[in-house]
Amino acid sequence: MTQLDTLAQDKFNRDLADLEQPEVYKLLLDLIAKKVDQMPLFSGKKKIYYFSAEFLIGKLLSNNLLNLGIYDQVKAELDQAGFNIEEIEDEENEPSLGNGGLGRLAACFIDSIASLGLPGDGVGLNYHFGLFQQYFEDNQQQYRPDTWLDQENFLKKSDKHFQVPFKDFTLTSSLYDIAVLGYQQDKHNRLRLFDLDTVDSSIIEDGSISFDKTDIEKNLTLFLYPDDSDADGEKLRIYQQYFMVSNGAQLLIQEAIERGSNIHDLADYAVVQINDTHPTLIIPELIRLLTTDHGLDFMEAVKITSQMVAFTNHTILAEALETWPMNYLESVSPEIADIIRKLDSIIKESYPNQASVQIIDENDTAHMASIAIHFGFSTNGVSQLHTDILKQSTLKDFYELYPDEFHGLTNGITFRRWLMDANPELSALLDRVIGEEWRQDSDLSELMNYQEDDQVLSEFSQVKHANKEALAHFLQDHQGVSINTDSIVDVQVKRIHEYKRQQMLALYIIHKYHDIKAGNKPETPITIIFGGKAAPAYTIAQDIIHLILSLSELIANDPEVSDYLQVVFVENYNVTAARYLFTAADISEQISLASKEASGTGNMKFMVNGAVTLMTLDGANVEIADRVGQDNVYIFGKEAQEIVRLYDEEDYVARDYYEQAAIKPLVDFIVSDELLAIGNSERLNRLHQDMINKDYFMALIDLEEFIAIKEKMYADYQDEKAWRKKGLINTAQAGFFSSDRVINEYNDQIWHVQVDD
Ligand code: 4GP
Repeated sequence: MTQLDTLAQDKFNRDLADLEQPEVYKLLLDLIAKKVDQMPLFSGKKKIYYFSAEFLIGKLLSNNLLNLGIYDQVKAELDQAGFNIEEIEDEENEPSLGNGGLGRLAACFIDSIASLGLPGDGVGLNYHFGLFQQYFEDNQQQYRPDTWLDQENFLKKSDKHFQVPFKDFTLTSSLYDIAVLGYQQDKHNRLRLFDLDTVDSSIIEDGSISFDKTDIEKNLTLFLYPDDSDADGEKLRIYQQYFMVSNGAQLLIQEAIERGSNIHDLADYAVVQINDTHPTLIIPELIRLLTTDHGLDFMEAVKITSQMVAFTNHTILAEALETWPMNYLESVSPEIADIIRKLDSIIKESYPNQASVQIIDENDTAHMASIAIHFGFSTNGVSQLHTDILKQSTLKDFYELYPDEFHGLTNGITFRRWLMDANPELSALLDRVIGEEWRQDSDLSELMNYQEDDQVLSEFSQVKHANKEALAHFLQDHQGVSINTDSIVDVQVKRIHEYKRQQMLALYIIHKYHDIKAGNKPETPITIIFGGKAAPAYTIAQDIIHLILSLSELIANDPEVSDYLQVVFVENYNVTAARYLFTAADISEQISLASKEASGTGNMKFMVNGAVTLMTLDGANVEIADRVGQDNVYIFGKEAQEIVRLYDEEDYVARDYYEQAAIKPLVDFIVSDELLAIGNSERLNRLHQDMINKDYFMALIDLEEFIAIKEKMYADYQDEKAWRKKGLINTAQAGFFSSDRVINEYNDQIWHVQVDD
């Protein structure tokens, strides 16, 4: 009798087949919980603490079964009882603990840390409603709280509590844990999520994501990135950040002492990786705890902390490099503000004439990245190009001070989630063709030997087609949209941001719409799919969503065009939706303005699943192109150096591009009668004006080249064998982009933690 049968009978004393779907889901939760209970934690003298405001972990049911090595067995048993494992997984709400790239990276990293047998936990907050749930009404993005905690899930409340002292009150935290199971490991790590028992969802104003931002005891962990467009919102972010790091710091000190640390040697017991600047306050907090609770003198506490904290930068956009007014910090925690002032004095004394590296600037505002770089021991970029840009421009003055502390660690993705779990058909094909070793070492290069093999290429095509069918079902269930599974599936999924240039793809759609109306019908129909959320305070990003949704409606209602071109915007894009999109895509749109995308990781998820990338030479795209060769990607657009020069010399004038004969009609179509009849005039006019007069992220600069190369790609798709060969080569070369490789690099270069085996 299998484990599942045993459990079914223990619990219900009846056959699996008699159960309802939710009962089967609970049964599987119990099965996994029992297994986890039997697994010790990874241990060792030194432990990694990966601090992040976000962990975009996705649903865990099938991933946990896979990592436990019982997925196939459970699936077979469910099949036999008439259940489909994917339908059972519908019972699980996707954890709403993240937003974008850095949150998903954190999720891949904790998976790899456990899969490599390293002791290391993620540390963050337990947001009750995550970012928000996106839905569309009148072709516009709308918001509702994401009530993911309503369903039974993998979160377990622990009996740990800490006191977090704020200026006007002290809050007692509760710690929740989610087990992080490595691939076929018999020990595990945890994701540690702090929360407050007093948080009260009833303070949310009906049907919205608004609430009283000053009621900290009730609102602290309601949302990830609460609106910070006013002072109360900014302070709430500081409250959240301090709450996260104070708890995490107390936890790590407690655990280090339990493992034998005498505090003076704390850096031998714990290393803290901070994911972007959000957890930077851990530096003053560790100093506070080491001095006030553990009696160390200030300079010793500074020294120990500086040996423990490593910083990852994820973007060069100034808007994301956090700065906090000192008076806000003082109103949240005077002690922390005081320590920051002391750290600032140290820097002012050491580097009196260098304004760019100061912690507190002339406006009495603290720069979080400066704290992290001066008082951490490592700073890293997330792709080669991004690291070069950090060294040569964004963080140049810091790099000159600490050249040995800078690292370049190109991002990666876990193949457990993004290949094995997301694409079981392709995984099975790989097993048959190159054997199963890749499941352990992520090396797919053996597949290169099959690039001319008709049989393998045709199976590759069949897998892609099956994944298009799965995507079609998903879209039908999810939002009632049907797509043509014989079409070219062309996908751009990521947060909506002007630098990512969803608006450039929208302009292409306008071009194609007119081209088809002029009688140039594509040989194979095209489905262009978008997914992603726009931050609530980011008006232009919402205008871009509105433009795309309006175009989608226009095209769907135009019988001359709709058989050849379809535009879909996936509602509430998340990890669950991502799986269908990455595996079904023929074309991966990685079209950011060169220099602006630090790395990208979606590009890697598409690649490993055999999509062909349409790219600018930005972020990790450069390294993808290096690996697969120019014949297997499509490259266009100005390069990073040129873009950096244009910004430096303020040499880009959008209107000069707009006035060009090929571009003006496309941009002006945004405010055409046809679109205004569908869309909101204020939104469309604002976007139109912005594109002509500002276009800060230069959507127009590469537009003509973009249109030309897209036409070439669609034409190339007609040679199916040649196309699938490109896809196969992409899969074959994806091994480098495994997050296991990245975590080994972090460990070799930064963490130096022993594998527990
Ligand atoms: C993202 C970057 O935009 C993306 O290029 C990178 O791959 C990812 O981090 C992980 O390193 N940044 C964010 C952010 O998500 O919030 O700044």
